[in-house]
Amino acid sequence: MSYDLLGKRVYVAGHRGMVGSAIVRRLADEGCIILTATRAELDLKDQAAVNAWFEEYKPDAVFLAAAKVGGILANDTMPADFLYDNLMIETNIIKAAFDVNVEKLLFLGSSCIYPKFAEQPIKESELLEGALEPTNEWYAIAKIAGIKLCQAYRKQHGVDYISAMPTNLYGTGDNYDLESSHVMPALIRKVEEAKNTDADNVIMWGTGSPLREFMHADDCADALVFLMQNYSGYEHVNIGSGQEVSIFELMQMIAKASEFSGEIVKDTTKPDGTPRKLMDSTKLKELGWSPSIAMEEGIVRTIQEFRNLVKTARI
Ligand code: GFB
Repeated sequence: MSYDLLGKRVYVAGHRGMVGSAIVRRLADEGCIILTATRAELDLKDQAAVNAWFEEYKPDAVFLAAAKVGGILANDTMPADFLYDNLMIETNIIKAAFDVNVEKLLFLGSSCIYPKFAEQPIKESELLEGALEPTNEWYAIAKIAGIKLCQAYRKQHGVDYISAMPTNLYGTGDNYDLESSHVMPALIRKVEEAKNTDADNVIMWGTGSPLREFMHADDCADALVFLMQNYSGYEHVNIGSGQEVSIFELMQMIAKASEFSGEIVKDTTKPDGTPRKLMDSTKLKELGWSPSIAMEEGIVRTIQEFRNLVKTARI
């Protein structure tokens, strides 16, 4: 049942994002023809433009990694953008893919699709079993709609559209804007800036007690290519690392790796979000995939990349 990518025309939607760019790097080993389009070349929210692009380039396979993404504050303050943009992007791509007979499509979601108080570790079957976390329900609803659209096409037309739900990701090409980023890049930037300015403290949002599971984007891309090649099923698949820490522990790990010894100050005016979202990745493991980048190693690598960005004035 494996899907061979050799010689295939593979469209990576969102190739400039952290996950999309990791998929492009990972696909270099597969002997396929990688298709990409920048935002200036193709507005994924424009249905006519997406249809015309698919008609012209006729991909065989699609990684749907394009999305409006952001951390807890961006999700909470731009609900309309997170819901509308993501619905438009995914519905346009999935329908256009169907219209030009794409053989295989992989849709990417997120662990926030699960209920706020889902049983831990979270199995795929927890989807729609309870109320969502309010700070990111808009993004979650859009991503749930994407899973359901893939399942609907699969059910009605027998096409091979699958979905994968990665845990919290970090790595090369992450967003370091403090207002819109996720926690890992935010804390790396804050700690590095505190260190460079000899500040005696660094601010962490919330109580520091929420638990999060982290995975490097390169591991995630490897899992996505693996699923594209080896999975064909109706149900979505969790992509987790099993590496879970509290936000306070994460801050300590980053401070240690960056050699910053100042105080960690809590800003409890900022939200905590979901208390815990550890994925149950048994299904992926049983399919034959496991991660290879430990958090400690990933953090050191990411700090180094951040320093290079600063050095070359790209931040
Ligand atoms: O990564 P993050 O923004 O997203 O925040 P979520 C994780 C936790 O880190 C929250 C805390 O408890 C934050 O309060 N935190 C501490 C910080 N300091 C900071 C900081 O400086 N910046 C940020 N951003 N957080 C997102 C969802 O949830 O996860 C998305 O909103 C998506 O929809 C993504 O699912 C994977 O893990 O809470």
